[in-house]
Amino acid sequence: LEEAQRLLQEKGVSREILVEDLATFLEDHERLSKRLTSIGKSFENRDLWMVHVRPNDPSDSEEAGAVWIEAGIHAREWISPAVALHILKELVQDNGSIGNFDVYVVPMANPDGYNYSFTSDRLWRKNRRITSQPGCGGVDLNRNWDFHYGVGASENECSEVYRGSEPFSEPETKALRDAMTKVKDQLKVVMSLHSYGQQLLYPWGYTKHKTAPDTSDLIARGKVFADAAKSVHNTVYKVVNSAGDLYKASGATDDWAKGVLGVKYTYTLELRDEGMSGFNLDPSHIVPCSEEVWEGLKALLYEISKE
Ligand code: ING
Ligand code: ZN
Repeated sequence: LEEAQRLLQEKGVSREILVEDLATFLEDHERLSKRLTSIGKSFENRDLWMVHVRPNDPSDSEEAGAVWIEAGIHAREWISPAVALHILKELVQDNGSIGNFDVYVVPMANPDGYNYSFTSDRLWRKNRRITSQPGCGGVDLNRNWDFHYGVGASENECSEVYRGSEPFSEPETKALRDAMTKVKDQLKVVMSLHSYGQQLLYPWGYTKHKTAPDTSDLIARGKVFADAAKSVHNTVYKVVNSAGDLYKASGATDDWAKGVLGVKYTYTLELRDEGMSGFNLDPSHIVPCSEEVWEGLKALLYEISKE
């Protein structure tokens, strides 16, 4: 995985290389080898990988529940899959598991778009669906989930935030939905990794009214994340409301996971930076950004495990 991160830092690395390295790494770790599963195929037929990491000593566990980590749903946000890989590395090395939590990680939810952002267009955001309009391909996978579908998301195929022809029109969101639904009773936390902005966003995204259930707990636990993250490299993550403080947008992972699956803690984490480099973040940020997110995540889960 060290190697995967190094490759990621080198210009021109393909998604395939990254995932092959991930697979090799996981094979070297006995208890993970059987836990790498493909949850479906992308529009261009690439595998969508999910890694399930079990607690160190499940016999001893009092079913703490599970955390779901989704990364790479937006192609150009390269720091997102890199942080997800770092989390996997931490999980299978020294520190092992996070308490008694099962962890599900989808490190690359949009492999077609990610690949395209290397080969053709560094700032590509959507997946690579071919639409009716030539030159206007792609669906914004973070506008395609079925919860208050449509509000603040475009029906124009040429838009950067095109929501798709209907909810879950895309193979990538369908696969994520089905995999999450299978473990929904276990899920306590859903974290969708994006960039940039250094903000921990809590629902809703579809309405500016800050009326999501458990809003005060979402904020309080979010601050636990932010404090722990800040303690590592002094990076500030603001805990803010998606629609109220950022912009209104429906069809995102976190809204659906909370609104439909009923997961209490669902967040979108906007990683580094605050906008200086934006999507073109220097690779030197990969490790420190990962370290602070890992600390934040551990603190958040520890807090939640006490509930
Ligand atoms: N940001 C998110 C986006 O999809 C977001 C922000 C999340 C808005 C959840 C609404 C709901 O636009 C990035 N960087 O993609
Ligand atoms: Zn994004």
